[in-house]
Order: sequence, then C-alpha cells, then structure tokens
Amino acid sequence: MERTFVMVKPDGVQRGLVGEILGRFERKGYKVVALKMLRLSRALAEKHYGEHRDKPFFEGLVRFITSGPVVAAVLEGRDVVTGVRQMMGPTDPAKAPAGTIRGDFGIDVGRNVIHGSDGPDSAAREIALFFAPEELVGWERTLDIWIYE
Ligand code: ABT
Ligand code: MG
Repeated sequence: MERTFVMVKPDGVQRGLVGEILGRFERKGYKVVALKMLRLSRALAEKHYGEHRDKPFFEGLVRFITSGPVVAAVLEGRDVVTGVRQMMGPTDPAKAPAGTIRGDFGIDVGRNVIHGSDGPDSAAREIALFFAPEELVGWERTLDIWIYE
C-alpha cells in the first residue's frame, strides 16, 4: 500500500473546508494514518516549498502558507499519490474541472485550498518533514474487504 501527504492550506481551514476535503478522501476509500493541525514556521515552509525557492511567487507562497493553521494528513491506499492528485485537480483552480477539490472550491492559483504530494519520492520526503515516525499509525480497517477485492 502506498502513502501520500496532504495538507488543507490556511485558506481551506479558514473557509471551514477541512471536513469536506478529508471526507472526500475517506469516502473514496483512502485510510487516514496520521493527522494534525499546525501552523508552519517559516523554516518548515521554505523546506516544504524548497523546489520553488527561485520562483517569483516563492515569497508570497511562503507568506500565505504560514499565514494561519493548516491540517496535515497522511493517507494510505492503492496508488493513493496519483488518486489524490486526480481528486485535487490541477494547480490552477481556473483549469480544474468541476468535481475536483480545486475545481469545486477554488478560484485563484494562490488560494488553491489543498496540497498533495506530486510523486512517491516527494510523498516520502514530505511525510518525514511533517510527521515523526511514531505519529504514523498503522491500523487495520475492517471495511477494507469492501474496498479492495
Ligand atoms: P502544491 O500542492 O501547493 O505544491 O501545488 P501543486 O503541486 O499543484 O503546484 P506547484 B507547481 O507545486 O505550486 C506550488 C504553489 O505555488 C503556487 N503557484 C504556482 C503560484 O502561486 N504561481 C504559479 O505560477 C505556480 C506555478 C501554487 C501552489 N500553491 N499554493 N498555494
Ligand atoms: Mg507541488
């Protein structure tokens, strides 16, 4: 089973979308194995968005992501990295189809309500960045026989 990192961004938390967003992943069949609310320090934000350090939007991005609390989670499931990205929709909500999270809840690229790892390597990196190993909870879900053949 694969794991991915997701984060409801400050805009999503402020707008009361935490339950709606996590609920979509739960209803899909993904299993929550870690969950917490936190406010990112500047250092953590710069690490998380390290790949964008030289981009013109970096400073605004760091200011936004540290502007309020976020809800971070680790989800587990078959092909969950790709599945979550599909459910989120493209980075720019203006290009995100209805039915995706960004398509349904966003308008502006700098307020796109959710983050999800873009590949298995970034998933591993981001999970380790946000969660200590003991915060990851392996648990058996009796429902799994109704989700996986
Ligand atoms: P994240 O989940 O936030 O990483 O978004 P995603 O992986 O879909 O998109 P990337 B390319 O990683 O964008 C990171 C954040 O930077 C913002 N951004 C991006 C801009 O503001 N302007 C741009 O031109 C681009 C390419 C959007 C993303 N998040 N926010 N908030
Ligand atoms: Mg990204």
